[in-house]
Amino acid sequence: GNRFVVQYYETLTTSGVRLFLARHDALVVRLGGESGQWDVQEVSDGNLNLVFLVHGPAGSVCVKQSLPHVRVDPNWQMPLDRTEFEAAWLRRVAQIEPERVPVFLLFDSDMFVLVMECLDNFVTLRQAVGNGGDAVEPSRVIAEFVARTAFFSSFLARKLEDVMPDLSFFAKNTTLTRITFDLVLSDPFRPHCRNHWLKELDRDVAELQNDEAVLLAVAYLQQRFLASPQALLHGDLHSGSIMVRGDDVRVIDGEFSLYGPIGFDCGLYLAHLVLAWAAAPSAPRRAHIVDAIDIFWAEFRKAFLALWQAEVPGGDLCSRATFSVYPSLLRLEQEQYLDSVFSDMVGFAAAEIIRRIIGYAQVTDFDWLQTTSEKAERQRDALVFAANLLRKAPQSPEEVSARLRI
Ligand code: SR1
Ligand code: MG
Repeated sequence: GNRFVVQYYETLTTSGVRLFLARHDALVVRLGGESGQWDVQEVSDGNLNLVFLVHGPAGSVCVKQSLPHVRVDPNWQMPLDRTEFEAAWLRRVAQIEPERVPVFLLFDSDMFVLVMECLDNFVTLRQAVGNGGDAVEPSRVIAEFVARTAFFSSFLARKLEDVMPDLSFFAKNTTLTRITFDLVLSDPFRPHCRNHWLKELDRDVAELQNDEAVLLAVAYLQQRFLASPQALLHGDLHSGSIMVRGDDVRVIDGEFSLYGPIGFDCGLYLAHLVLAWAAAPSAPRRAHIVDAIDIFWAEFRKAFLALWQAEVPGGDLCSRATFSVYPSLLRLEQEQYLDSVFSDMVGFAAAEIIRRIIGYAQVTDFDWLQTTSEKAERQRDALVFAANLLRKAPQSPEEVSARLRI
């Protein structure tokens, strides 16, 4: 059942949005004019929430509200607190990477409404790449975004006394953490009513779900996901959670945020590049996406190490006295840390690729293909690549791209 006092909550309609915004002076000033002059459009297209875009004579805002159920499945009941976690994520990340998120404007804890900057004329990275746009520069930007937000929220940059309150706050995001655990790391690897796939993939799925090496790798990933709170993660960093307009790249939808392994965010981003690779219309487009994959890891690694090597790290896991006596140990520790992020990334990417093909919330990348056999062929490319990542983990980034450049 719903564990909130919902006395003041009501689901917004377009006229409700107008009334809600009109009660907040700063938002009225931002939009300009009278509430009757505002254009309010409902544009909800994600799985969970209502989203409205509001334009006034002076400016615009985006209004997001939790529903007491999954938006696309009213029978799937859900508490309302996800916008609260998204608001907290947005405010925390804006302190680290203000240019890469929409501006936070307001959170109303009675109505579970989050108001933020409206990203006019942006499209999702999935749309941009699917339409032949550049995947390399956004990957560079996202690599730096993940490196900076992870590093500065981690024990490397912060004292444990400062991290723990955040860690315990985001640990309360249990409903959405459960969704990720189930949908990404459990359901696709067993028979489950939320799974579905093209019948052409029956044999591939049976092989996958009965492969002991795959199941053992997934069991390890489940442990990593729940029991390695390295940094504040976005938690759902797919190409629909990234908006682009020219070289302006923004990360949205932090409602799945949690403290977890840094390789989870890297892995989800990688997974959606691989899905775009599998769906790409030509060999040169596939090659372009593999370039983006190479750049993503190289830039992430470079940015993360540069932050760690900077003079004033400040956290409990940095600048230990021992390392000024044995500087080479620090370099080894950094290598060890990044190797584990890399192997987490590869594993989580594999699980996410598999879930987006045979589990709940499948991707639209393959929709442009005309026949189911063409679709199945492309999906099999991604599925086999992902299953092989779990069966035999690549030891280097070069090995990942070599497996894609065949
Ligand atoms: C019930 S929510 C399904 C999916 O949508 C979100 O974007 C997450 O990826 C989640 O797993
Ligand atoms: Mg989302």
